[in-house]
Amino acid sequence: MKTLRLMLGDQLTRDMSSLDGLADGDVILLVEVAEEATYVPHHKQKIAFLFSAMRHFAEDLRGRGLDVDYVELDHPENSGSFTGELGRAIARHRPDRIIITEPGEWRVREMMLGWSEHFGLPVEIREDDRFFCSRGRFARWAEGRKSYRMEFFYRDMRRETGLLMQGDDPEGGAWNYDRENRRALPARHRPPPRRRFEPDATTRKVMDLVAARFTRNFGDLENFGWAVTREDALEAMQHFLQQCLPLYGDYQDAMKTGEPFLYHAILSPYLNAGLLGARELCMGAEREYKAGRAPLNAVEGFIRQVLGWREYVRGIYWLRMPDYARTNALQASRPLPWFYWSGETEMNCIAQVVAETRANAYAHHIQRLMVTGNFALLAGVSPPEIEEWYLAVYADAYEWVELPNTHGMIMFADGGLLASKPYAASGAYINRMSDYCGGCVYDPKLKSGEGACPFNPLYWHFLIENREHLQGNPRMGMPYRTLDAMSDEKRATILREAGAFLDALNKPATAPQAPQGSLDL
Ligand code: DLZ
Ligand code: SF4
Repeated sequence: MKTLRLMLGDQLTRDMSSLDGLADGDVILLVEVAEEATYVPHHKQKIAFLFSAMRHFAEDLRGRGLDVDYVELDHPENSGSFTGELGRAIARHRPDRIIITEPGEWRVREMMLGWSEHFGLPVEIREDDRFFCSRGRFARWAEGRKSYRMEFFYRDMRRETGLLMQGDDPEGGAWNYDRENRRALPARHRPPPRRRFEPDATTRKVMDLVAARFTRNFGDLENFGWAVTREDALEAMQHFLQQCLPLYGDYQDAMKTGEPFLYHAILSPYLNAGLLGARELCMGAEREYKAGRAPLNAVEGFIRQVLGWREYVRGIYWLRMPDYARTNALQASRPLPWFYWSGETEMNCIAQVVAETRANAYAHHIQRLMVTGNFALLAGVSPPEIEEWYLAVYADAYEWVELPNTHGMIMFADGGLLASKPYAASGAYINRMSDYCGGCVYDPKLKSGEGACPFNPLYWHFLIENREHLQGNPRMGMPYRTLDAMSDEKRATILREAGAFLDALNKPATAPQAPQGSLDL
């Protein structure tokens, strides 16, 4: 029986389930398609990374003697969609059946479910076994629970995998060492330089393609330094484990001008595209702890991200889609401010994060959550608009991971399914965790009036505007008590200043031209 096996751009894994039982005569199909490259206006580096990694992966498979059919974006007959390219490949190879591994996104799965009838062929969709927790396993965990707290899911995953366990107990006696992971970076501290990779001929060709065809997309290509092969991704992993993991925990929440990576792993693009596996990463980190080369707070914090949070958001995504994306608990509706694309704002924290995002297709966790995310939450940006931005601008972003993080964690749009309270913070938090405020026209210590950091009135304005949704939340008791202790006059001033600031957001000096998700053909 001849089988056509389609592998998607984020399935670049040698032992993918879609390849199980590979037989002589089978063909593996990879396609670069305009539909995927344009459904959101991806950062130029994200497209270049994925296309180059796909091309290298195809060569790797060929090198192992497999029959690979690869369709490049500018092939003259490229139809531009998965369905169209699968149809053309069926005509070329005349298979008896199609095998695929389930995709990461709801949108693509819906498409796939129609293929068997559309093509009149059996289509087998296999489980993606690269995750610790299958969709079925997560559904069993979630069943009958009133709330889905990550911490409890994570403990179950620790028990099931035995990672950082001493028998039935967590290593060191506690499940979570996050309290030790909030140090600000000392002023003179310099993190080690990161291992970046010079673009090879394949990457350069893809970069030229992207530069020519996606001219209006957000993002610089010049800084491209991503690994595009499994071997280089493994080298990046080793570099992280040896050079950065020991201080990963301490400075996890720190932000510093000119230091976009600090001690973060910057491995998420490789993990999410399949060049690295979640198991090898977690076991590699655990090995560093057991060998005494990295402390428990760092290793537990890292493993919690991969084994806990990443698996948990994927579980929530598949459990709750498609309705999840449509909720809007705080009824937020403001258009996304133009400075998310241009970086043109006097708020230095946002300008820095957008500039680094443009340069690297990357920002670290706390920049995403507490700067661009916090602002979108406080300003009441429409959830779909900010979600599209997060999905577009980061090299690691696919909807299964982006949506719960943005919709639930950042925007509280799911009403608290994911997060027990909104991650709203005033300028004081950003000032404590970064050096951004020193270079800002605003003053984080001024609560209102001329020169006050906009995050300050916006924070209280957010609490006032959303009182009916948030006041009953036990974790919000303290800020509401502080708010209620303010004089009426002070509250009126906050409302007036925040209102004026928000009104001005929607009036750009020059008419913005949104980045296009379309190809320049
Ligand atoms: C993100 C992306 C892009 C930009 N381009 C392609 C592509 O041309 N071909 C492909 O197979 N996959 C691409 N991807 C990744 C897909 O969007 C991803 O596989 C689906 O969203 C499912 O997670
Ligand atoms: Fe951001 Fe406010 Fe600090 Fe400026 S003062 S960098 S706007 S937190």
